[in-house]
Amino acid sequence: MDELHRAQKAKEEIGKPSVFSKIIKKELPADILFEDDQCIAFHDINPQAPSHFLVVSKKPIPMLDDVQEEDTKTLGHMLIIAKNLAAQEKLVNGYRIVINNGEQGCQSVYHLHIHVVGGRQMEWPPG
Ligand code: IU
Repeated sequence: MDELHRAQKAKEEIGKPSVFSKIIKKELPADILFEDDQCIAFHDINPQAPSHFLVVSKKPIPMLDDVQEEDTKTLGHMLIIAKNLAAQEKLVNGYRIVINNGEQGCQSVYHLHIHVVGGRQMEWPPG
């Protein structure tokens, strides 16, 4: 199944523990780059570029639309971790940060996460 079809089916999973919750609880394996009390970062299982990792909130917020004022600090922290890890991964010539939100945003896992994609020239507009 491709990412678009996954995204179209994914809403059925809202309300159930996400695959990322299972990674946070170490019930599923992942190639973890960083972890603290607010977020966990690991390499994407299906990389779209030479470097592709995710920064995932530990709080199980399904999507960006669900973020509240009280989550401001966590979101800022996740962006700081994303740019720190981009430097650690030596993405010195740039990279892209993406948050897919909802079906038309092609979101396939309903647990808030930031994609960091780099290591090749990105294009615009995105597909
Ligand atoms: P999206 O923004 O919800 O579409 O991104 C979900 C990402 O999670 C996607 O790039 C998947 O390849 C990735 N992923 C993962 O890294 N490990 C998993 O076990 C699963 C999905 I399921």
